[in-house]
Amino acid sequence: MRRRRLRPAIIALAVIASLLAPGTVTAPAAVAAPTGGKKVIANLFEWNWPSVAAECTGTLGPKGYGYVQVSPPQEHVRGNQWWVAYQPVSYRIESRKGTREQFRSMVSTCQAAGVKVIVDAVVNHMSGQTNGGTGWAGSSYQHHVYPGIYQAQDFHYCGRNGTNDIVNYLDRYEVQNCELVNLADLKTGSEYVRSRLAAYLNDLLSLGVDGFRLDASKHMPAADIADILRRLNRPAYVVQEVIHGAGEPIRPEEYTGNGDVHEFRYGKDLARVFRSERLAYLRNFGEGWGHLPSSVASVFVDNHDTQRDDGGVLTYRDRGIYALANAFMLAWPYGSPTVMSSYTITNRDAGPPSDGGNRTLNTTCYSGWECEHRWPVIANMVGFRNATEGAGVSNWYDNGYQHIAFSRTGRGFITINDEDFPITGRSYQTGLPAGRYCDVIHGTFTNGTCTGPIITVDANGWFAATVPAHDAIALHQNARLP
Ligand code: ARE
Ligand code: CA
Repeated sequence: MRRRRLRPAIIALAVIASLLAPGTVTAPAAVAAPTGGKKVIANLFEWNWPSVAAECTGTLGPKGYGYVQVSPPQEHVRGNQWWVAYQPVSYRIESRKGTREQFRSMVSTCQAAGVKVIVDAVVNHMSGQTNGGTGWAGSSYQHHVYPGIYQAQDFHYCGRNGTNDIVNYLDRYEVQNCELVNLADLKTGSEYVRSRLAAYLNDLLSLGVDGFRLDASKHMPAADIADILRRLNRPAYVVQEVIHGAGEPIRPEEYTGNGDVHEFRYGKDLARVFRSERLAYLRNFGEGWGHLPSSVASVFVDNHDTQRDDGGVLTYRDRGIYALANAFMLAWPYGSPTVMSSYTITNRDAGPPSDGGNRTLNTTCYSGWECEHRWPVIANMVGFRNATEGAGVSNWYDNGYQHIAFSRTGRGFITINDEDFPITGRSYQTGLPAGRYCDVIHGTFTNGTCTGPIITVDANGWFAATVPAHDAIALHQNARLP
C-alpha cells in the first residue's frame, strides 16, 4: 500500500493559514485571467517556433487548448543548456528556437487555429556571465553592459555578504536587489529600465502575442511590475512567477493586483495526495488548503523547474498517475490550468534535442520529447474543462481513501479510482441529462462517435460501471452521442 496516513494536523494548519492570510487579496486583477471558454494553457517548453506553429494547427486548436506558452524568445547567451534562454543579452527576437520572422509566423498560425500565445518574458535580469561574451545572434556583452541597451548604472549591486548574490530569502531587500544566481539584476525602479522593458514587451505585442509569464517576478517589487504593465500598448494576460516559500516575507498575494500568480503549492500538495495521502482530501482542494484565490491562481502539476529540482512533484515519469493528476486538475474548478509538455530529461542542465550548433530541432513527439499535452487522457480532459467552464461542483463522493467522484453541475462528471484494486458494482449519480456519453478517459469523441466505451446515463442521472485500479471515467455534455 502506498499510502495510509492521516493528516488532520496538516488540514488544521491549512485552515489556520487561510484564516491568517492577509485581507489584501481582494484587489481586482488589473489584467483579467484568461478569458473566453478556452482557458487551458499548453506549455510547449523549449519547442522551436515552426514546431509550435505546427502543433497549434495539428493538436492544440483541435483539442481545445486556448493558449500556448512558449519559452523566452529573446537573444540569449550561447550554450546547449536549456537555461541559456533565461540569460538575455539583447531583446532581438532571435534564439535557438528561431528567428523573428518564424516567431511572427508562429503567432499568427496559432491564432488562426484559435490558440493564443503567452510568452515567457525574462525582465528581472540579464546574463549571469561574469566574463561576458557573444550572444546567440552575435551581440557582444559584459556581465553588466549590453551595448545600446543597458549600461553599468542600470543594474543593482547589493554588495551584501561580500557578494551581489541573493543568500537569504527571508530578507525582502536582498531578494529584490541582489542577483538571483549571479544574473545581472536590473534596476526595475528606474525610469529608463522600465521604459526599456516595456518597449520589449510592446515589441512582442506588436508581433501579436496575447500574454506574458513574467519570470522571477518575486525578484521585482509588485509596484515595479505594475508600472511596467501600465506602459503596455494594449491589454495582455499576465501571470507572475512568485514561488510561495514558507516564512518568506515576499508573498504571492502581493502580486495579484497585476494579474495571475503561479500557485506552486498546488502541484506539491497534489503530488503528496497522490503519492502518500488520500484523494478523499481533495474535496476542498485550492482555497480550502490556503492556496491563492481561485480567480488569480495559475496552476500546474509540474513546471520546467519543479520537474527537475523538486523531487516531490508528479511528472511525465509517473506515467498513468501523472495523467490522473492532470485529469483531476482539468476537472476541478480551481485556478487556471497549465499542462506541461516536456522534452525527455537526461540530466538537470541538458538542453532539448538540438543540432551541432545548438539550434533546437523540430519536435518529434515520443522520441526525445514527452508531449504530455497529447496524451489522450490529458488532451481529452481539455475538452471536459471547456465543456464545464463556470459550472460548480456537486455530487461529491469519496470512499474515504483513493476513490472519488464529482459532477460539474449539469455539464460533466468524473470518477477517479486510485486504489490498487478495481471498484466494481457501484452506481454513480452524475446529475447529467439522460443519454449516451463517451468516456473521454478511454475514448475520443469525434464527429458524433466515440472511439472508446459508451456510458449510458439513465433518466435519473445514474450509471453503473467498473472503474479499474488507477483509472477513471469522465463524461461531459460535449461528448454525448446523438
Ligand atoms: C544558471 C546556472 C547557475 C548560474 C547561472 C548564471 O544553473 O549556476 O549561476 O546560470 O550563469 C534558470 C535555471 C538556473 C539558471 C538560470 C539562468 O533554473 O539554473 O542558472 O536559468 O540561466 C528561485 C526564483 C525563481 C526561479 C528559481 C529557479 O525565485 O524565480 O529560483 N525560477 C525562474 C525560472 C528558472 C530560471 C530563472 C527564474 C532565472 O523558472 O528556470 O532559472 O531566469 C525557494 C524560493 C524560490 C526560489 C527557490 C530556488 O523555493 O522560495 O523563490 O526560486 O527556492 O532557489
Ligand atoms: Ca531584482
